[in-house]
Amino acid sequence: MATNNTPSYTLRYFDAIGLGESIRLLLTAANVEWTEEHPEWPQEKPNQPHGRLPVLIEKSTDGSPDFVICESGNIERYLARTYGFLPTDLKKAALQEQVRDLMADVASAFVGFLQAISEEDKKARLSSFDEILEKYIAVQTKNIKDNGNTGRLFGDNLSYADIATYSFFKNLAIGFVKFKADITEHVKPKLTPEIIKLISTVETDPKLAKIVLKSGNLSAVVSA
Ligand SMILES: N[C@@H](CCC(=O)N[C@@H](CS)C(=O)NCC(=O)O)C(=O)O
Repeated sequence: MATNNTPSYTLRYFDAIGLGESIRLLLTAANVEWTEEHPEWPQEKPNQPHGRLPVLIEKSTDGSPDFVICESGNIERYLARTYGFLPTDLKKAALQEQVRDLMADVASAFVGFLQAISEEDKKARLSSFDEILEKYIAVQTKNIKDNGNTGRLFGDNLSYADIATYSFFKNLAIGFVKFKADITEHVKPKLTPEIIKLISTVETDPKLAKIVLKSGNLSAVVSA
């Protein structure tokens, strides 16, 4: 929750959903002041701490240098811990963080599919992608059910896991269309009612309403 001493932030990323989306949602849900910049690329690449984006700049409030960090998962966890979207209990937090790591494996499998070198290879890689995606959906569906089927993954309030999961499906069903034109139709039949409910619960959360509408309505896409 933002206070008078809360710093403001700049998210440096491309004008795309991608690895920026969870960060945008966390900054918005935290109700802090933030802006986004889209650097010239690749001219600005050497000026980034790890040569890639996203980068988060936390503006200093006391004259010391700004705090600059990178690596999307690291930025997400830093914001989620700072603004109460991850529990302070390490075990409870680990249960949320592990689903973000599994989703990174699903994204890697998709990148692997895009790198196929023949039709046969493409088929095999699509099948590996489907396998890990289906596992991910099964794990997340169980998490939602175990939490009372309220459309949330853990607890009664918007959590880091909810935000990361929503952003993941947004990339999959909307962002990845530029890489595989039929990805939305490919993924939609695999989604469970629990996942669709989670998407709509996050999308209608009052803390997120503004940003979600700005970056596209996922509920409409998955329910069409
Ligand atoms: N491990 C990094 C990966 C970052 C990454 O792959 N960023 C891509 C955009 S999604 C990028 O900066 N691409 C441009 C480049 O590598 O020059 C993270 O999670 O932040």
